[in-house]
Amino acid sequence: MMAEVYIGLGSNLENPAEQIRRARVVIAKQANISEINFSSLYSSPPMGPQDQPDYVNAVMSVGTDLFAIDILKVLQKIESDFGRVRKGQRWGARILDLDLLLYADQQINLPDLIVPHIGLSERAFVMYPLAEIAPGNLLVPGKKTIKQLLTNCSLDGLEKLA
Ligand code: A4P
Ligand code: MG
Repeated sequence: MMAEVYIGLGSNLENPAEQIRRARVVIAKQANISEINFSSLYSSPPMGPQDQPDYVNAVMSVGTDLFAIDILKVLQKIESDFGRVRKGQRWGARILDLDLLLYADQQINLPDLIVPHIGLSERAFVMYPLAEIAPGNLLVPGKKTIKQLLTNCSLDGLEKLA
């Protein structure tokens, strides 16, 4: 059973654009995960604490036969392989953040995994790259289509990188 999955990538430390590009390659190389599409890179001011660098974000779609919880484990392993240190500050600076945005048409509410990812529809740095690679009529479970959600999502300083 192949599921189509969307992953959000973010970084704001140690050459963020390079971290995102490297992470893409590492994700695509994982067993049981194959890349379908990858968005442009976008920069944006930090959401949350303002005393941190701007972020670079992108969204990747993959096909997989892994369960959602196992993808989360794979993503967390990659984050720590990239040297991510959890300092406890919510929304603080990080070398690499990998979020499981959407898993097919599933809604998941486990202690460690909530899908669709919380805040997805309000975050320009998620919605714009997502809309670039997802069909406009794709339904965000429990919400609306990508196209409908995008019309209510202001850019908030988001810029597509060259
Ligand atoms: N978790 C639950 N559901 C998920 C999911 N769907 N995908 C749990 C990934 N993780 C999920 O994550 C905290 C816990 O969320 C994990 O233990 C996992 O079990 P974390 O990565 O340790 O901590 P975090 O990322 O600091 O917290 P959080 O609340 O996930 O933050 P976000 O939502 O990831 O936002 N500003 C800009 N411009 N661009 C950004 O990308 N990112 C953040 C972090 C803040 N500001 C930003 C950006
Ligand atoms: Mg996160």
